Amino acid sequence: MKRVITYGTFDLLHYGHINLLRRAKALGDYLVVALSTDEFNWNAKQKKCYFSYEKRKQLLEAIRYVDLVIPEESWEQKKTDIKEYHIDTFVIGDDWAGKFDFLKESCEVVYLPRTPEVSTTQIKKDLENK
Ligand code: C2G
Repeated sequence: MKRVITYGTFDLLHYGHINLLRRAKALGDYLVVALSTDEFNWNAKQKKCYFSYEKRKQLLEAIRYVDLVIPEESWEQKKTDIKEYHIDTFVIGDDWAGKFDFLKESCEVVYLPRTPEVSTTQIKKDLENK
C-alpha cells in the first residue's frame, strides 16, 4: 500500500485542486490531505478563508481521491506526519517547487504542474468585478 500526502488550504474548491488531488492519488493507493486550519492560514499564510476548516474538510472528504483529512497547524509538522502516517510520497503543486526538498530524506518528493488558469484569488477577483 503506497501512501501519499499533500497539504493545502483548498478554499473555494475548484478543478485545479481536483486535478492535483487526482494526480496525487494516482501516485499511490491512499491519499492523506493535510488541510490548513483557519488559524494556520491566517497566521502563516495571511489567507482569510471563505469556508471554515470544517466546511473545507467536509468538501475534501467527499472527493473520491481523498482517503483521510488531517489538520495542518504548522509548517514544521510535515516530517512528523510522514512518520506517523507511514507516507511514501509527499506531493504538492510546482508553485512550491524546491521548497520541500528537505523531506527527501523521509520520502519521495513530487511537485506537480499547477492548473494554470484557475485560482481562488482569481475567482474572488472575477466575482468582485461582476
Ligand atoms: N493547485 C493547483 N492548481 C491550481 C491551484 C492550486 O495545482 N490552479 C494546487 C496547489 O499547488 C496545492 C494545492 O492545489 O498543491 C492546494 O492549493 P492551495 O489551497 O492554494 O494550497 P497552499 O495555500 O499553496 O498551501 O504547507 C503547504 C501549504 O499548506 C500549501
